[in-house]
Amino acid sequence: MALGGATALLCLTATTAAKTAAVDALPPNLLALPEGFAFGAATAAYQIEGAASEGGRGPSIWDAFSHEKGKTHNGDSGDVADDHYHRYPEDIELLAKAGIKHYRLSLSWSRLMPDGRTLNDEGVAFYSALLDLLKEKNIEPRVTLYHWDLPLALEEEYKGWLSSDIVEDFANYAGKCFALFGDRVKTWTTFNEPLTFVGGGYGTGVMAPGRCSDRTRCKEGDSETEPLLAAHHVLLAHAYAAQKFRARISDGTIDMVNCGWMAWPLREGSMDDANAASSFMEAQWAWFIDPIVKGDYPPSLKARAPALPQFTSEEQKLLKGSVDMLGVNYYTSRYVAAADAVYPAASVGDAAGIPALNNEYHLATSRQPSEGTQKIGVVGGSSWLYVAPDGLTDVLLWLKDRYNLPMAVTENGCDQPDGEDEHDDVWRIDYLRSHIDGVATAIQRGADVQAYYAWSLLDNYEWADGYSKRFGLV
Ligand code: PNW
Repeated sequence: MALGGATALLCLTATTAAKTAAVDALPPNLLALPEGFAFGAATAAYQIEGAASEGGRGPSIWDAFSHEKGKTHNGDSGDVADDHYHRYPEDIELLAKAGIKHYRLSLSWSRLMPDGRTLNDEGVAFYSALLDLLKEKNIEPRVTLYHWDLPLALEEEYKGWLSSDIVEDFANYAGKCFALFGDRVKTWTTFNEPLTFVGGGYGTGVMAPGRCSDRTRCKEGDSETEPLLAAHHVLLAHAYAAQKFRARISDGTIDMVNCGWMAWPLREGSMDDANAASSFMEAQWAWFIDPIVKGDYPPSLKARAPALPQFTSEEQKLLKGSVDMLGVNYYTSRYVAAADAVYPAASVGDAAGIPALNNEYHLATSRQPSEGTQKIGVVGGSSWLYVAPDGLTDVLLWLKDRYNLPMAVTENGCDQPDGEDEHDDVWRIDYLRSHIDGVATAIQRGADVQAYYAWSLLDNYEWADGYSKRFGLV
């Protein structure tokens, strides 16, 4: 069963000519995947739906951001995207035909609640029809409530994630979704990649709502403090939503999807680099996962980021254990060195999510052992995406050791560099195959990984990169 799923995924991305080769190339340790292991493909509402002002949908912060001059590649927006709003039956047929039985999607809050609070019947009807069709095709949905598209009304009213008002509005939105769709959806995610949308939205300003300290690029914002505050409210919103979930749904699971890289010490044998790599892992992964599993921020972050807000003891109780499993998005890895390291090709880190901590690391994509330069991997279509399948194994094992919870790889994928053979899609097949192999290795070493979703079912709107990057199996 597991093997069949992987074959379907790899075949969806290949032409007929390449299909036999794809199947032949299945790694042997796939046989180690447990019975019932779920293979799927993933998408997100704003990246595929289009119909931005149809069906009663209200604007989100991404509509505003993408229409602002100079914010996205080519001025691209999600106005039309994959036109999934109109063409969803065809898109679901792609899954059905390939034999893919699991589909991760997100709901557009502003389609369901144009002002962030009032239900829009047409939006409800759209998702209802979509979920009914998935059921008819025997495809199991995994639904994310928030994949970065905050209703613009809430941004304008109280600055969105910067205000504690958002906590109640998000929990109410979540509660409504559980009530409306909980009969058909058993696997729920509150947030997709807080690290990315908090870092991009409030640290670097390259994502909506586009706030940062640099006044040449951002009209407003404070990169030192706002990411911490926004993240704090995201975590609380998660906790209150999870409480509502558990009060209503007993035959399902709730999780949060987090992301990050595997950080390996740059200089093998250096204690300083080992410490830097380990604190980097905590700044990316544990910033969000420690609170929802253990009830508080990691001690290392509290010590290094004094501006980190504090949870009350009541909030800590609510946060602790507020997920049934961990969603894991993995794309790439880095070598990490201590900040005082003098090392060629290592640059000051800009990916820790917490800008205040960036000066504590150097990041590198190659190291120089005595035998010669060792690159982390070849680079994909996006300049940040170095192909490093071992990193997925190591991330899963790092998470297992720290949290000991069931996990799902909720996103993994690659955009191929321009000029790579697109016809037989060899590049992508190779990426997916090696990473699925990496998951199997982690399972063999004791990680409880239950699912793998390829990003993405379709080429789609890649945020600030617009339509210039193509992650789609189709
Ligand atoms: C994810 N990184 O974002 C998002 O969840 C998707 O919406 C997006 O399309 C996809 O990955 C591809 O980018 C990420 O720097 C953005 O490692 C950046 C990173 C990882 C994920």
